[in-house]
Amino acid sequence: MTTDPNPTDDREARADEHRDDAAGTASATEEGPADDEAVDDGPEIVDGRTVEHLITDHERDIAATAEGTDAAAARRPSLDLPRLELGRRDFMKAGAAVGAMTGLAGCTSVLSDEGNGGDGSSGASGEHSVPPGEHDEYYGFLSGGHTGEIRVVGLPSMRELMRIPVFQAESARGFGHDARTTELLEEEGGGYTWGDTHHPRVSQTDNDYDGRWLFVNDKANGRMARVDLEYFETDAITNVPNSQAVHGACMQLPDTQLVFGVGEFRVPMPNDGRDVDDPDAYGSVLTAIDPETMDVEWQVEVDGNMDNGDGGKEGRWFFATGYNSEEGVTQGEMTRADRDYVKAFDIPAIWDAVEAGEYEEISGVPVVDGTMDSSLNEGDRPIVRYVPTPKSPHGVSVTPDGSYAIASGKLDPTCTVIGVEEIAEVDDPADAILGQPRVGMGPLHTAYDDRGHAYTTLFIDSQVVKWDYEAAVEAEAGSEEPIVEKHDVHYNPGHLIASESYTASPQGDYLVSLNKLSKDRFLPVGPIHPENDQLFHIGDDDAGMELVKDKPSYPEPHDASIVHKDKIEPAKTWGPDDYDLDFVPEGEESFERIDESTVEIEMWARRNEYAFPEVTVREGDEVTIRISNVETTSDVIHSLAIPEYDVNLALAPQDTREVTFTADEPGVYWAYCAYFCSALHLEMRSRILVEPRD
Ligand code: CUK
Ligand code: CUA
Repeated sequence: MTTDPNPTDDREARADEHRDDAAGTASATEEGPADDEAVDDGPEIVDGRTVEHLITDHERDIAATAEGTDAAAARRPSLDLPRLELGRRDFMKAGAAVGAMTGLAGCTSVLSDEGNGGDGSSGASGEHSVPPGEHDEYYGFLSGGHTGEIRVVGLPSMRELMRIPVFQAESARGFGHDARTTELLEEEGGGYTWGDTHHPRVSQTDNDYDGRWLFVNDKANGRMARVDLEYFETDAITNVPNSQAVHGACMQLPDTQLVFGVGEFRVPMPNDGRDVDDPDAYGSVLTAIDPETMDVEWQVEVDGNMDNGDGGKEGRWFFATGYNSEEGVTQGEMTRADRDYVKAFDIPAIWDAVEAGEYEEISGVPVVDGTMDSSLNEGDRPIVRYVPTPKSPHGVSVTPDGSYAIASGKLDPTCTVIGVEEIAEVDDPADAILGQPRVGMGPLHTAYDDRGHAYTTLFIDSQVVKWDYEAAVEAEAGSEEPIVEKHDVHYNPGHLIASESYTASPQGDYLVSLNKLSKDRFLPVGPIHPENDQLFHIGDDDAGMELVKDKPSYPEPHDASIVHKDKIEPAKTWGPDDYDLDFVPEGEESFERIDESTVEIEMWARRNEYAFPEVTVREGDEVTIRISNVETTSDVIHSLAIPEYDVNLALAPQDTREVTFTADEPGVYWAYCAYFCSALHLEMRSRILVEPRD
């Protein structure tokens, strides 16, 4: 389903559709000053050291400080740099005295009691707790990083509700244990045993969550997956060609017309072992995927590596950050230049190029040339606009009103505010930069509330900074004036996400900072620590951000989507019409010997028995079992676990699954139910006899 070229007429039809979708434009924005100095030229060298050196030194020092090494504190640099504030704050052990800090204008509760973990407690705030038996207000969908899964948590309790295996087999849910999901992992998914999920995004209609699907990338093996949010089960995986790492993931809005995968690692195209040292042979691509079929529609090749991405609210623009504008092919070559780009993709213009046949077909997919020198980027409707930013911007997200795309500087202490409407109008894309506030050290990702605030994680400062993005458009580039507040997090945050921040109407009450390190916040559990997901209440601007909860988290969530509970409607039982396999009702069980070495069994499970208490097959038989859970009562789950044969089918009510195995070892095997389903659950079993063949 993944790499086949799509029929051209189909593609044209969709092209028309998409152009119509994009007919509207972004809401009007105030004309902001386009600052010529917004982008710094020339490398930042202080005392003969580059920014990267200073950051490396600083990280070594904060690590040592956290271990209590005073010597490290003594030699910690207190740099007063134009773009760096390395000595400005310490990396405190929880409960330790507040160290040397220089104030920051407009900075209020930098170290509040709870923020500093004074009492070491978590989840203290009663107002934001969810008593036993009561439900949460929100679903949080967290990526699981290199576990390859999605975690579902309730907010504000932060209780983990469910895990959804995506790129890995998982026995408790029987994922990758029955025929259908095994085929999904092995055929569509390419047979890898793991993935690296970073960016879970829930589908939208009219710029609001519709609760239908969740899409997530696999950074490791260049894939995109779809989770069906009725069953909370992965139902499609697309192996993206011409791309080694699909990193950023998001959608064309307002109506999820396309799903975008942002290719990160550049590889030679085609990647066949030739041309490994020729930078011109390398490319990275943006991939557009049809959300219904999960087929790749087209790709756009660009200069440099890409990183994260986000779609505008109006359907025309898609933004991706990137690095390596040098186009290096080794690590050392990639960070020399002091400037990189946010690429703004003009989606309808790309469809036009595809429809006009202006592409090269590579690995069965139309690849449009969006590099700087491409003829498609000449004229008055370039398909990709390159907006220059300071080096290596990381996260990018579009404000809820669709006015701005905000890119976080990572190696630069600023965020770059790009006007979405302006990007279509300016001659020089640099003129679409409307603001560039100095937010702090190591800005990575930005989320939004419903009151015009942006919240940006500061990886190096271990803080979340709250700032006003309209004020940033008014202010001079490099100004700290737009900053409303900074709050410590513990420690070193990557992504953060606010409730419904990716929609046009964020809820503005909760925010989760996904911190990469937990250090001393929890009982030690060996050298690999959990991460720390911290919940903030952000609904009261006067009171400021309030840290409500610490939640240890298994490695390692990167991003999340927070969706109001009313927008998700999970099924209570399976619907027999929703899968290809025929349901096996009670009384219609069967055992059929097809030939000398093939057996087909149709059976059911209910409290506390299987249709067959005993099954006899012969050594070497290929045995196919189709089994239905005939229960209609919600939450009565059975399984069919067969020892030695590596089988464990999880069966929710009304579900039917199928498995095939070769009975190659004579003997007695007790198939049993692994879900604790009833008082006689332990008795629920079937004796499988494999008779010797001779
Ligand atoms: S990335 Cu991991 S913290 Cu993959 Cu969105 Cu920035
Ligand atoms: Cu069925 Cu336990």
